[in-house]
Amino acid sequence: MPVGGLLPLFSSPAGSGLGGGLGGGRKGSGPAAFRLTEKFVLLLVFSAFITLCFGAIFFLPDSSKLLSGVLFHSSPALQPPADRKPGPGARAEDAADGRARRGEEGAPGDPAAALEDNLARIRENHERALREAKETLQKLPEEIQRDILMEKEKVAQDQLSNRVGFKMLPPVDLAPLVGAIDGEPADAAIREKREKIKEMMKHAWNNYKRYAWGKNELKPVSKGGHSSSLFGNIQGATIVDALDTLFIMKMKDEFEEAKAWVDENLNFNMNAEVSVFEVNIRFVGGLISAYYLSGEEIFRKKAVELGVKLLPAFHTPSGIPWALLNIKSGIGRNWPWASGGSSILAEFGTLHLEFIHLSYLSGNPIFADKVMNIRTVLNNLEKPQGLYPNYLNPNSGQWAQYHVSVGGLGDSFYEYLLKAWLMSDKTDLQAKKMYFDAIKAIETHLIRKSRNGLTYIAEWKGGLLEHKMGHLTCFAGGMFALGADDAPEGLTQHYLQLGAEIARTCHESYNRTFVKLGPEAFRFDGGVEAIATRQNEKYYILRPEVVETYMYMWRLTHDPKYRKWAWEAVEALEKHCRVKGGYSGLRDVYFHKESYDDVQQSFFLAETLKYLYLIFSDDDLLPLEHWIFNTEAHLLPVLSRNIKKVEVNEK
Ligand code: DMJ
Repeated sequence: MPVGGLLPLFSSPAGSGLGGGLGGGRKGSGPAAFRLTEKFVLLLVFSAFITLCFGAIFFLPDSSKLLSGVLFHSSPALQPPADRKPGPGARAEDAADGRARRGEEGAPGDPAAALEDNLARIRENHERALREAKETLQKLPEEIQRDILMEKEKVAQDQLSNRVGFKMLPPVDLAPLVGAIDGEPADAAIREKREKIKEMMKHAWNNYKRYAWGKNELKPVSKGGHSSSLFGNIQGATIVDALDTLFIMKMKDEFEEAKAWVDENLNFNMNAEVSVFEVNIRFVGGLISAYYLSGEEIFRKKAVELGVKLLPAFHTPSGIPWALLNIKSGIGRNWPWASGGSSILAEFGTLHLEFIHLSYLSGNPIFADKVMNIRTVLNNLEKPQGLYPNYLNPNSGQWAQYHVSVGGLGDSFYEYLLKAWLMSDKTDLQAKKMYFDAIKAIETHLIRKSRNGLTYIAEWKGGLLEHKMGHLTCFAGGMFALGADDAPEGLTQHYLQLGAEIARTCHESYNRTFVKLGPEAFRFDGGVEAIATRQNEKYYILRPEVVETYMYMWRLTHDPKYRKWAWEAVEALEKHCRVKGGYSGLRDVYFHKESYDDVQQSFFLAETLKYLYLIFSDDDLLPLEHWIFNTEAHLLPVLSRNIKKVEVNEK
């Protein structure tokens, strides 16, 4: 599907190629815009010229005398000292050094010195030209092609950075956004519960502010800042992740202090290696969401600035991005543990929603082009039994290992297919088809029922099933229900039912623990059902996926059991995770005494508390027909096909 079809909201300037996306054709873009091939030809011409000069200087009779005597009127008294004479092999730096010194010595216009400088420079240029020509000739045609493409992209990225810097982003029509602010629920008991959740947000926020302000996360027990390597040294993950939750909870002062921090301190100009996925879902997603809710330009500016920084991650032969990127050098790589140097499905498959919005917000199709290429690669690949393996090699563009999961390593790729379809106002038919084909295969090969009737989603390893389900996989209940309306072949009720069954299983995984919060993974083998059997799977780190599914099930069915289950989770969080300094994860949900992991994850504020708050709000707060939640629960409006076209500001 052409990118234009996905971007009804902005007009792409003429020549939407990578270099032309901002209306700055090659002509207007200055010397930086020369292609490698052009540079190469220029260098050859230049080298021929230099060779001629050399010939003239060294082989014509007494040419040096001629030059110095006729052109520069030299006198023996102004000859440079012998020890400073650049001999063969002298470097340009030596000549420059010489120039500087002579300047200090007050000998401007010394013709012999000038000649020496010129010769050294000519020699240096000549050598460099030969070196570059040699390097270029050693490259494969595909490598030369890639270099040219990267050079062009660099120009496009520089132009885009300039637009952000010079406040030249296109105007955005925020008028059709509905449901960002709501009234109070009519039912007093519900109102009270919602107030309680807001109080939890205050507790989490105030302690972060007191003990870890500006750091990524809070250590609620030891009361300090917590830094995860996922964000390199980008700071403030909790602030950016919390912005939209603060907004919808009407915590205005807190929102304002967060905004001021973003304005003054959020900085991406650093030497940092970051997880492209994590930075995208938390920072880019959080900033875009805050922009749409509040209309404050600073959030859009920072989101686009960060988006530009992430673009070099796509410089791979297949265009499938690296997992890790140094945002200063633009050098990417994959996780050392990932099979055969692969990129991860859930990571490169979870950029789509944010990048489509970045194109809209920047007026530049470059972001959408990148994620549409990922889509094309995936769509064209042969899929084992219709399933998408978790590992894909970005160099070969081929699957690396046949492991399939709807939990970790796979999860949000499926979520983003469905949401791409919904966010496009149901115009992205390719996403719809890929989503429904994928979940059909998942149902056939991964979804099973336990002896006592619990539906679960297993993991698939080269055709063999591992009967384990992760906490992360619990999001799928909400996904099946959210997509049910548009299901083919009259399967709407079926998918709604599947969503309800997954919600029930995940509730059971909570209910069968001591603390009533679920483990990281639970199993359906060896006589157990929905219970963690391995010590390293018994922890709970304030994750949202179970209450996320309750939220969708509540909105789509209004079955009161989902509010009841959500309230059980609130009580458990209060009883077992709340400490004086915030909220902490637990090391073992089956153990009667809390053992804290001492981390208040930023997604607790972005997701867990937001979904709980929405369960106890009326449906007119963030209606699902108008808003899409990214995988970190950040809000992205549906890009309506009827919305007025926004012109790119060409000034
Ligand atoms: C969040 O960062 C996102 O929900 C992501 O998709 C998965 N993991 C965490 C929460 O568990």
